Amino acid sequence: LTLAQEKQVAAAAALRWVRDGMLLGLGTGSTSAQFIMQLGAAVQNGLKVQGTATSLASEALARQLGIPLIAPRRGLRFDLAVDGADELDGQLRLIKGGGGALLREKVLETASDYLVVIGDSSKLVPVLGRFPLPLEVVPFALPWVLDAVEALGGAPVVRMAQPGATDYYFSDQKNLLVDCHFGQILEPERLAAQLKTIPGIVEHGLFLGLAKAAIVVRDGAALVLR
Ligand code: DER
Repeated sequence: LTLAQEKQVAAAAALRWVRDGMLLGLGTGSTSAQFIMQLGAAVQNGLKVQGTATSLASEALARQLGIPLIAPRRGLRFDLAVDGADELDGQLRLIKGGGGALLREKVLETASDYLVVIGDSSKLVPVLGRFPLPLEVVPFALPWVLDAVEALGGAPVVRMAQPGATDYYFSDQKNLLVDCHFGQILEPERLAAQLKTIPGIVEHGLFLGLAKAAIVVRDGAALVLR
């Protein structure tokens, strides 16, 4: 299978978990886009669900496909959130944020009863950290955040709008993304706690204790990890 086909297989497997009446959290990235497209087809065939998206891009795609969307409101919880990841380990700890949506993803997935991660075969790793850890950072705080991350050994790089561009990438919240090269992250919980002490970091891309399951494609088949 090509990577694109693997994403389709993972998305189709997650769609089988969707039931009429569910409130869904809709992820961001190319694998989530596959899920949203397949969900849209199911909605057009009569599936009764509503959703909230984790990015303006996913919201636009869902709206275009006729998936009923609901706005954030007090007490809103999602039955099921489906999202991709940049890396996941055997304990379902994730690095997310490659798609720039980590803040809304973490907010919405924390408000979800069940997060299932969908991924192609490249996502499952023995140790997190080969993929640089994304941070969402308030622009004013950038210089001091870069110093603090560097002091932690994170080799920070501010994400540009396009590779090689001279303008910064801005999140849906108009914050900056900083990609940090820590190398192997052997104690993700400890690093997450350290990052939380740095003012100006709005959110980091370590998603710990959030995913209840993952559907990862291996040798053409969807593998469910719990
Ligand atoms: O930004 C994210 O967390 C996304 O889930 C993303 O990184 C996963 O990307 P992909 O589905 O395009 O591989």
